[in-house]
Amino acid sequence: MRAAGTPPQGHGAAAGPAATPQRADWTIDQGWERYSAAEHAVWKRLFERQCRLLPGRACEEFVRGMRALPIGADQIPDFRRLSEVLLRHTGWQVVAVPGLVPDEVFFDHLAKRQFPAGNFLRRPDQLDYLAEPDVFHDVFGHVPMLMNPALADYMQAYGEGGRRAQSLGVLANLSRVYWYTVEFGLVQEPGGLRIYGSGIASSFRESVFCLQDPSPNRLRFALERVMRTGYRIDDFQETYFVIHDLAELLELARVDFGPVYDQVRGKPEYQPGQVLSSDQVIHRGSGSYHGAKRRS
Ligand code: HBI
Ligand code: FE
Repeated sequence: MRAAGTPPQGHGAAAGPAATPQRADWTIDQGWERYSAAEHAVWKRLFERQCRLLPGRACEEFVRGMRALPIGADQIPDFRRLSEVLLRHTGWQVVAVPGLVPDEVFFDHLAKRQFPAGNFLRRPDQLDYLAEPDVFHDVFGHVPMLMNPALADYMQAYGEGGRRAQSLGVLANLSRVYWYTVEFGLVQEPGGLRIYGSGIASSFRESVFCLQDPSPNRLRFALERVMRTGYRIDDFQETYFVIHDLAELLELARVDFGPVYDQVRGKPEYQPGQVLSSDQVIHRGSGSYHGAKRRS
């Protein structure tokens, strides 16, 4: 866990899966009836402050997805009701898990168009950051985008590709693609850059940082490039990758990653803040934010 005052809302392999599960697929009951009034109140705080930030920052599809779903300020959403709506739109469902689950389990859910969402909520002293994906990150951040057909197919393709990447020894490369799209992706809209990544959309401070701060790089998304780029799991990203539109994800879902893995295998990793001469630069970051931290 990092110092107070530091940022976001991503999650990586840092926390590690919870204890041994009762069911093989790690699902549990959401236990919606057991949320306390205090937990619903924390949800409300998170929901309201994030909803104030997202107009003009979140992409159109995120806003539209949110609007069509039974997600509101007053209570933590009930996964059964979310699933009814999602199923009708894109064939996805939300299932409850205790937190991070092993990679294989995560992939198998996504391959079946089931999104595993943490059923617990962060404490009031963790509003800005916690390492594990909780119900706010998973539901507020991910579920609206699962209403979008392109992202819905892309997520399933990631689940299907995950096991293959493991067996080929290239899971790290695939994980970077997931990280820089599903979790921290930006999309170019006519009005400017917008957020579609769930790690950003569920983070109060990174929602502003990723678009308005001069520090991070904003580069055109390129598959091989991203596969070779390390990322930060415990702070704001140093680089965001920008797609043209969400249809680009649909194309990506159809690409055979096999030959791309062959291209990147064994090649050195780029640092999270590095800019290459081959990059299409939208904004070259000053690096001031992470630079100041490295000096202190
Ligand atoms: N488990 N619940 C949950 N949520 C995730 O996003 C998640 C996970 N397990 C593994 C994982 N993500 C990633 O490390 C994989 O995409 C590689
Ligand atoms: Fe996530």
